[in-house]
Amino acid sequence: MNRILITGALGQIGSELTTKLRGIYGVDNVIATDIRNPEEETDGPFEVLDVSDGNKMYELAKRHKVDTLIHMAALLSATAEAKPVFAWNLNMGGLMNALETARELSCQFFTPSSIGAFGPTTPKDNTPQDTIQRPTTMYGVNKVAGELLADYYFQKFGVDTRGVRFPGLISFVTPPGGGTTDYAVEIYYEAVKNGSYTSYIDKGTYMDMMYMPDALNAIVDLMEADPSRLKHRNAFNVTAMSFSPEEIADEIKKHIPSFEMNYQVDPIRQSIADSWPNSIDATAAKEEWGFKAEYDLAKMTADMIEKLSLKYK
Ligand code: AKB
Repeated sequence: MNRILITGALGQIGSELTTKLRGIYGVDNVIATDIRNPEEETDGPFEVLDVSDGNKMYELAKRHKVDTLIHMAALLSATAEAKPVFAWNLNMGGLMNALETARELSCQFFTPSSIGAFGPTTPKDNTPQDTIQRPTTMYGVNKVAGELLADYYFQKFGVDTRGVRFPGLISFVTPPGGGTTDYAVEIYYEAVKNGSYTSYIDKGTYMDMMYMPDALNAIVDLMEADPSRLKHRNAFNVTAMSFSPEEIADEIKKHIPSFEMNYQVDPIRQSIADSWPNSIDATAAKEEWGFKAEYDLAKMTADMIEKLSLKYK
């Protein structure tokens, strides 16, 4: 990676990834793009790009002489379920445009898959790297198709495609939007600001999660990994923890003893969560490129509460 173009650079992952990559590879070598302009003045190069516009994506990547394309722009699971046709067009159209740009300009390529690529017939606990994938959501259908497309571009055209299956990502910088795992971010904001949270995910529902610093390291480590070690390339299972709403609430209570948790289950997001694994197995990522997560639930909770308390003091 020398010169990098990121799509969806104002999103939950993209915003922090842009900062991290600029720190490693140089501010001017990371071209941030998004469908809208940033609200605040940014440091490095920024271009407005709707990923549905393949010609513009190609033209920007060529003009900025990039050798790496990181495609983050996508609709998340709950929004995709509400707008399935739009989700198909944006998620698959954007990915095809990004893969074609990478092929035409010989770029290294990264795009994330998700635990959403699994479905109700997938083994639920310690979900293997290679297993049944029959998701029952539009987001999941997009993610499985995306994993296959990225493999296809490597096998057919030799594009250096790489990717991980992210779990729910938690951070105090940019909030997520339209995901099923978003409750695990909202709960910290509400705990710090109001001392209580009403969860739309029910007690006893386990999902994989990861703190943003570990997710960013995973992207850099995989992109920098020796390709001869990669047997999978795309869609590596990665995770740092698996917990239920009551477990995260109990952890928060260790810092804010008066914290109150209530439940008002949203049937749509609950059924998406029920179709996903309880916990996935990241052995392939550990073996093939040394994936490692630093944060567990206790360490992440302490950091989230400290950072958000400073923000909302
Ligand atoms: C979502 O909930 O849609 C995402 C994901 C797990 O892919 N956070």
